[in-house]
Amino acid sequence: MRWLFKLIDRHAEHGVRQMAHRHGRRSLLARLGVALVGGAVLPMLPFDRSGQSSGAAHAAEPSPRKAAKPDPREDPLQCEYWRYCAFDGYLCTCCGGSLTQCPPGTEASKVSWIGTCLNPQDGRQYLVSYNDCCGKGSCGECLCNNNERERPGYRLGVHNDINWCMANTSPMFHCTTAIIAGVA
Ligand code: ABN
Repeated sequence: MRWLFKLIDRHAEHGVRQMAHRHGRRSLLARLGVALVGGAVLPMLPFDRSGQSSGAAHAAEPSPRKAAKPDPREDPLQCEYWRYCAFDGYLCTCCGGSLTQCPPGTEASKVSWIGTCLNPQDGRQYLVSYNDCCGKGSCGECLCNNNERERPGYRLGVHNDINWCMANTSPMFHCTTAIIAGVA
């Protein structure tokens, strides 16, 4: 049995010596040195603290999509809406009516001013009838004054600064609609 213990002892001693040889004091000191120098130098390296760096790492990231800006030419609540190119008055869309309907308590003017406007969606020119809504005092909301192809007031037929309620029972002007009357 003794011989077995001796054999185990010798193997263990051999293993320990080999390990000590591989990971000796010098190796330990060398690793310690690397760790110390690395720890001291690393914080001195320049790096971007702004959070806005545009490096390669960021190039791989999908950029957040900017929300598409709404086109005012498509919004009937804006003076820039395409049908309003020759509009002069208060938008009925802001006054309880719509593009084609007068607000409750008012009636469409019997005569109107016709403009010609470009529809950006199909690139065609449309005839737009600007009928005033009559029978109530002015709405006062969303005043728009666009004058595409308008001509001076001495030519009544080509002037849009007119109260088109003049032919109605009540000449009181409230707001203006923009009705498609045909393709130019
Ligand atoms: N067509 C709108 C309007 C009404 C009164 C005065 C000027 C313009």
